[in-house]
Order: sequence, then structure tokens, then C-alpha cells
Amino acid sequence: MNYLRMEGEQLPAFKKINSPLDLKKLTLAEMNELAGEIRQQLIESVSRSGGHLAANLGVVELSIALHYVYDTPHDKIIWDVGHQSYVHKILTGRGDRMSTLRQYGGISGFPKSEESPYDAFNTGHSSTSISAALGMALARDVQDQHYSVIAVTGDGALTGGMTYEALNHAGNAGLDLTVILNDNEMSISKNVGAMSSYLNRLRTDPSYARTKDEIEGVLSRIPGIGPNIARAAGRFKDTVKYLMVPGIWFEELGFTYIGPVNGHNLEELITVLGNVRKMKGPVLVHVITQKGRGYQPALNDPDLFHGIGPFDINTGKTDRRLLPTYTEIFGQFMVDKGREDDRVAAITAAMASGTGLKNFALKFPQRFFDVGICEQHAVTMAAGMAKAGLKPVVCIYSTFLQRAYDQILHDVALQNLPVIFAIDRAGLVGEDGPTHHGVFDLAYLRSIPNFTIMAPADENEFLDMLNTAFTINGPTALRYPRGIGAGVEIEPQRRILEIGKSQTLREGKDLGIVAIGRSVEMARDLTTILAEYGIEATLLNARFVKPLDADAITALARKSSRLVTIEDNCLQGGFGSAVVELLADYNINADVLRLGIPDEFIEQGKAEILFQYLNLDPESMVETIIDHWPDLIPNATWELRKIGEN
Ligand SMILES: Cc1ncc(C[n+]2csc(CCOP(=O)(O)OP(=O)(O)O)c2C)c(N)n1
Repeated sequence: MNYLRMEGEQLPAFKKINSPLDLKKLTLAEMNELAGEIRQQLIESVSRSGGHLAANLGVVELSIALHYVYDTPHDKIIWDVGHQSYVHKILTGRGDRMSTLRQYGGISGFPKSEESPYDAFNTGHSSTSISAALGMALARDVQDQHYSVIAVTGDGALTGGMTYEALNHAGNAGLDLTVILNDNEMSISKNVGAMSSYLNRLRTDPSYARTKDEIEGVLSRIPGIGPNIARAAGRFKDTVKYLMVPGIWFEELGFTYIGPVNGHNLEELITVLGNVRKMKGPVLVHVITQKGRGYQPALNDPDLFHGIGPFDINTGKTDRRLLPTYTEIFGQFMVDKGREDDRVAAITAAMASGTGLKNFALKFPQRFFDVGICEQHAVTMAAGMAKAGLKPVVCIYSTFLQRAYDQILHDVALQNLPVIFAIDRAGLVGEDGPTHHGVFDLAYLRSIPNFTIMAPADENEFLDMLNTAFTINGPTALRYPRGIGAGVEIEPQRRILEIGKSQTLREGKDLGIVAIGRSVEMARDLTTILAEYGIEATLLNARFVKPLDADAITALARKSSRLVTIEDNCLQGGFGSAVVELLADYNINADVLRLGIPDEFIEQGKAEILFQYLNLDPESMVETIIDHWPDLIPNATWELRKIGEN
């Protein structure tokens, strides 16, 4: 394959596709040609913008077949997680915008109804598609409308509890609904769990092949095929390599199971889906695909190419970073801690590499638990472990931990169990956008009794906080951002921090600034700029969101009566709110300016761009502060500077 084409140049078959209607004019040979071109386009686009490559390379033929057979957007396709929807985007008129993928103002890396009528339902978090599809199918029937609803879900998504809740309901409801199970044996890493083993048996064990009678039974339910043709099932099976195996588990739930189907054979896919479209009741089509198909580096390492930053198209290599990320620092800490204490256990919900636990898993396989995409189960399981004497560390991204709110509250906090929550990707995560920004955790955690909540300002403080977390006899949350930290040199000596104690980083008479986590670094730059205007600020690194350092914060508010809070969390209920509540409780009348994420969902884009868009970069924050308290600076100077800039 020629990986090096000119940016923006379109390939012959690719050029012809502006909508699924164009697809329907192609011959099978042309569609196969198109599949090759789409793979090339995907590799090129993702090499520039980063994104979810491997899963998309695996669903090229499936996406083509779906849009060929079904009448979209009248028929609704719901992509589970949605990270595999790039091919669907290309086929539905967005091929020419692939160069803007995941960028600020560009097309989203996930299905987005606001972007296209072909994106039937917004997704980003796993295992929601069958529930959403069922909801649409129910609404369709209640309103006596007529269209097909298809949920495309992965075998990884099948480890998530919502899937079973939806299958349970759908099988019983018995209405027309199609679930495509896109089985590539991979979640992000190798898939886990008993269901994964079951699917593996369906794929490989010939004893699961259906008897002729059973095949006839299923085929006779297809309108237009009927009993006579069904009797020729053996021939039918041979001609289109159409295998029907019991999938007894799905059948028992009320689904007609069809498969396994070769997800890279367009002819087979189109034939099978064409028949499925006519079938009544809930149907599950088991499609076998290969993650990373068509690009050797992705085939070699589908885990890395699940979600990857920009890479060299010829070698598949990404740029090496000089500084370690928070995730990497956490991973090393866990290995050290695991060695020191054999009660330390690590739990991930299908994100072993994303959360930095790969080495811990290798070194302590008995104490490493990848439970699949089931954050709720992960949290309650950790509660059980803590109750029974282990020291569990639950490592989940901020956005996915939202799933487990009740488990955190009811199973962990209510029993005051010492579970440590390592909350990675807190704050704005960048290109994955609104489904993935981790900007709500401070708000959703801080209302829960018994919790200690910390956020580090730099790498050393992060390690000290992790160290401190193991000394706390109750639930503890540590939230830290995606990527590298402040870049400080890591000191060998670890400390135990005093719980609820902030750190004063700078003293100044004009106003007080209290920042938390990643915002502390920005606040430092902000105070430097303020000083250039002759404004001297006191800067507190809060370290703890709960308990707050009431002494230091109230003293600061009393001293200056002008207080700024800075956080990369939602303002509603977040850190600044905690400070305001504290001052109200102490009856302190201070003017508090809260800076953070406003009450809206934040778009995708590089974090630096998003911070600017939100006026949360140091320069913009200076402007906001001076606009809020114009008397801090002789007006003329400020206005002159602004004029000078324009
Ligand atoms: C609730 C939740 N937890 C974790 C993730 C992160 N995640 C994104 S894709 C993925 C794996 C999905 O595997 P599968 O459904 O088999 O799809 P594939 O990538 O193999 O096509 C995971 C764990 C998520 N999106 N949502």
C-alpha cells in the first residue's frame, strides 16, 4: 500500500462517495476497491490528527455493507462507544473533512447528531448502544413508524453491564431490532471475561454448528424465504459461506443468533445483512473482524493503535516525549508500592495501558484485575477487597468513573472503606472532546461524606499524595490530568502530607489566589504577569479539595477580601464552590471570582486551545481579574496596554 499520498488528494473510488446513495451505485469490485482507499485515508488522517485507528481499520467492510444494505439516515445505526465511526463518517459525506478530525472546530472523533443526520445517537462511553437502539425501536413502534434500528457493538462493550440490561429487555420486548456484534477479540487490550471465552468458542468450535433442522427453523422465519428455500439451507450455507451456530446464550434471551460472519468479506456481509433486514424480532449478528486490518504496525500492536497520537506513517512510531506523564509516574509508583506491600491490589476497567498499570500487571499478576468495561463492578469489587483486608487502588479515568457514582457512595464511602481512587485524565482531555473531558469529578465526589480528595500541582506532589493516600483510613480520591506535568525533577525522598493543609507559594497584599491541581502551574504564571503590572497576589496551592484548608483560606479572605479560585473542573459544585461555601459558613464577606469550566459542554481540541477559548490561559485570566477589579491597576495603564495589543 502506498502510504505517502499528497494531503487532501482523493483516490478514484473515494471521490465518488458523497453519501450512501453513491455507494449503492457501485459494483462489488468497486466497493472492495473503495475499502482499500478508505483504509489508506484512515491511516493518513489519523497519522496527522491522532485518533482511534485500529478499530476503524477493522470495520471498513462492515460499515460499507451496512450503508449499502440499509437506508440511512431513515434507518438508524448506533455505534457503541463510537470510536469506530470514522468509516461511517467518510461514507456519509464527511470524507473531505477527515483532515479536521478531532481538531478544534473540526469533525468529532465520535458520532454527533449535531454534525450529521446520519449520526443517529451520540456515543463515547461504552455499552450504551443497545439501550439507545431499543429506546428508538420502542419509540418507533409506539408511533407506528417504520424503519430499522441497528446497534453496532464490540465484544469489549459486551463486558459492560448496560449491555446485559438492554439484551434482557430487548429479548423480552421481542420487537424488531438488530444488534451487530463486532467481535475482534479485543477491547483496548485483549478482551477479558467469561463472555469473551464464550464468543471464542462460538468462533472456533465446530461442535457449535447448528443442525440442519435448526437452520431451517430460523430461515423460515425470514419473510420472502419461507419453508421451501429454508429446506435448501445446506446449499444456501455453502453458496454464501453463511454459517449459523446456536449462540444459545443469545437465543435463550430471545434473540435470533446469526453467525459467525466474516466481517471482511463484503459479499457475505451484504447477503447476510440483506436477509437480516427482512427478519422479524430481535436479531444478533456475530461478525468477526480484525482490529488494525490493512496496516501492519496496527496489527502488530492493536493496543497502541487503539487510540494514538500523531505517528510516522511508514514506521508507525510516535514522537518520544522527554518528560514522563502522570500516568507513567503513577505506573512506576504502583510497581514500587506493590513490591513494598503485598496487600496492594490494582484494578482497571479495560484500561491497563491507559492507566499505566501494564508493569504492575506483569510483576504482580495475582493482584492485578482487569474486570472489563465495568466501572461499577470495579468499584464495588474494590470495596469488597478493602473490607477483606486488601489495599485496592481503583484506576479509572475521570469521565468513566461517572458510571460508578452510586457504587462509590453506597459501597465504598458509606462503609468508610479505604479504597484509593486514582482518577486519571481529570480536567480537559483535549481531542476526544465532550464525552471524555473529566471536568465533573470534584463536584460529584466532594458532596460524599468520608472522602479525602486531592489534586497535585506537580510530579513530586503527586507522588507524595499517592504515598499519603495509603495512610488514610477511608476513601481517597486523587485526580490528575492527561499528559505531562509541570516538568519538575523528581526527588527521591517521599513525604506524607498533612491532610487538609495547603501550601503558600507566594505572598502579596493585593489579592488572594487559591488554585488546585494543574491550575496551580497556570496560577504561578498568572501571578508573575500580575506582578509586572504591580499587582502582588498571595498564591495558595490548595492541594486538598476535601477537607479544605479552612484556616489558610479564611485567613487569606480576611486579609485581602478579594479572592480568585482556579480549577480545571466545572464551576458548578466544584472547587471554587467549596471555597465560597466555606466563606459563607465562616460568615466572611469576600468578593470571590471563580475561574474554571463554565456550565456548558466543552468542545474537542488541543487542551491549550480549549484553555484559551475558556479564557483560562494565564494571559486571559489576568485580563478577567483586572476587568473584575479595575481599581487594582491605574485604569489608563491597563487601557493603554489593551490598545497597544490591538
Ligand atoms: C464506560 C467506558 N469505559 C471505558 C471506555 C474506554 N474504551 C473505549 S473503546 C474501549 C474498548 C472497546 O472495545 P470493543 O467494544 O470491543 O470495541 P473495539 O475497539 O474492539 O472495536 C474502551 C475500554 C469507554 N469508552 N467507556
